[in-house]
Amino acid sequence: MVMIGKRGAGCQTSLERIRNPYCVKMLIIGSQARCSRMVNQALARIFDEIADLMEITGGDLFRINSYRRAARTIDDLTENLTDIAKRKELQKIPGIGKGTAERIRQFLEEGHITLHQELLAQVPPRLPQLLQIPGLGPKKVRALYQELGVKNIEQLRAAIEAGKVEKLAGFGPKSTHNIIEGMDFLARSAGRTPIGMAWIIAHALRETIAGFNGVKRVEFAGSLRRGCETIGDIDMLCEADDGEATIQAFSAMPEVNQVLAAGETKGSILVTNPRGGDIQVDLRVVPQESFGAAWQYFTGSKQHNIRLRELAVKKGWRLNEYGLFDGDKSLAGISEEDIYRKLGFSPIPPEVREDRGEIEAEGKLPDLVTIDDIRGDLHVHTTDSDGRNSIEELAEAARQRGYSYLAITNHSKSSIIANGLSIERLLEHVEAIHNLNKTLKGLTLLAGVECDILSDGSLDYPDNILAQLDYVVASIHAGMQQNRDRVTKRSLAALENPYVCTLGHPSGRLIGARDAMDLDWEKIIETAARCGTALELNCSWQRLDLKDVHVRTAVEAGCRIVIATDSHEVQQLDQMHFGIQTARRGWATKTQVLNTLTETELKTWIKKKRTRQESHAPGIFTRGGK
Ligand code: DGT
Ligand code: CA
Ligand code: CA
Ligand code: ZN
Repeated sequence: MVMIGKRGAGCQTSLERIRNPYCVKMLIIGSQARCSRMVNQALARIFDEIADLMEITGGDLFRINSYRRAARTIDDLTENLTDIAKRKELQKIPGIGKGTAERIRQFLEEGHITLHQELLAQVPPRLPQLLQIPGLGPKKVRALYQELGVKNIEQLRAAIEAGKVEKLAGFGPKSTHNIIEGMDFLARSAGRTPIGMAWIIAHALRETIAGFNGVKRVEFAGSLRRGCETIGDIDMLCEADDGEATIQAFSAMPEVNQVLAAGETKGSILVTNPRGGDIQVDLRVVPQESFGAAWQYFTGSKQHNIRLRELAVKKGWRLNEYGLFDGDKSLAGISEEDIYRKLGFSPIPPEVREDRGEIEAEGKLPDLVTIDDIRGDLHVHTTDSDGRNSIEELAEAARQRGYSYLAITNHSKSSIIANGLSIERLLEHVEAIHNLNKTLKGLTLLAGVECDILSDGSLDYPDNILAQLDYVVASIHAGMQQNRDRVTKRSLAALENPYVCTLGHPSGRLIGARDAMDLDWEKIIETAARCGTALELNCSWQRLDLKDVHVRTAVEAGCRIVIATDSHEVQQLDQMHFGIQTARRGWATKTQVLNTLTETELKTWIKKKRTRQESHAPGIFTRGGK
């Protein structure tokens, strides 16, 4: 049997898939499926590229669509293609015919597909990069290439500046303006990969490296270990018997596209980045006696290290990647903790090593929230709106993660593309959840909703409907381009509503794909604190919204935050990890996080919030339910 998941709201190209949080499902932390998914994803991406290239070169529409469909099917598979191929069941996958199965086999055996290479040879080498510009699809790229001879981003910019693009059929001034914005956006996010993608690559490679002869230990360092939202390159450290042999094996891994450096203790390679292009991976081989010092050094950040080294110098010592020294005498080096302790600190968690006050705090850092403090997830979607799993499946997955509660928060009626619930469907849904609760053991479901904040600032359901729910997330999904005053007031109106427990993904950004709304953060945070409405830290790695610095300001102002995954399928519940790291980067403690409360405490919090807020003056926008 070949297992296929159910896809969320419509996605087209691989890039859209990466940008669209409803579709991306590459996250399977802590699961063996990680590497196998990498194969499925890589192949899905190649099939999408084949479709893109065919469209650019004017291929047959029927074939283009069949490759797009195949890409989607492969991306939706819950089983590893290698295993399916071994059973000779590729053609049993719905929608995979003989030709496509043949291409899959070629990819699995040879690591490439001839058709893909032939198509690539037909276009200028840097033309496909234009597809990375938000808002530029293969049709437009074809027009730019054929009509204007544009072969790369620089030539596109020149053509726009010369006024040629807006005169092209199908473009015009507005679309040209969007392309400029897209190019600027791309330039700003260039070279950095969202942590969720780097994470999968890093874990897969770590498994491989850990299997090399003589390798005793492999650890992540750099921005990945600090939990930064985007990663420049992946840094790893290992302890091994033979440095040179380890680096040789590292350089010879099948994933390697290019070896940048391969020495006795250090190697740098490029591997395929699912986002497009390559990502660099650095590996250093370090002896046991200085492992801690090297780990500290290569974890960074650079600013943090500089401050630490200054402190060492003040004491007349030396700190580098080999250890902490007083003259020739080694004071510490085996463990990171020793280095921090010798310098007079309690060990500083990697997430806060940014020179944002952690040095001044002199070891008196707050007790940061950990994943073990989390008692439930308060933002998930099921098949009733645009999720891929049933309520029962999510409940079971939540229970496996040791949670005591789970809020099912499907989309509201205005989110039409996400199959938002009409009032009738919502009420049936609530009843179904409450019924299921009666038989469910060890987990309580909260019947919730992710209610749209409409462009006039009202909510998508009236208050008397919201009152029938156990938990309400209010989010902006449309009208994000409105001016600062408008988007801020809409958010404030939602924060003021007594039924709204939390403001979902407050900034609306998609990392590397869409800018945050232009919000007045001071007002948002002040209002959230005053109304006792929690601000969400959405853990989806495309969002991480609130971001770290906003978490910090919010918790300092007395806001509660909710660390919630916005899962559209069960595996995404594990994105909690990214949210926790981001919360820690924002110095959040357990007590500042709503979903560390016990079920009883949470219910009391919701009840109190609903009753005490009646006295708050409504914002200038009408509330729903008048
Ligand atoms: P990234 O890769 O841009 O996301 O950020 P990082 O922090 O991973 O930076 P990376 O890969 O250049 O270097 C890894 C760590 O190595 C960095 O966080 C601190 C350390 N490091 C690198 N260069 C220097 C340096 O010139 N001075 C000091 N003190 N540390 C450095
Ligand atoms: Ca790095
Ligand atoms: Ca590096
Ligand atoms: Zn949402």
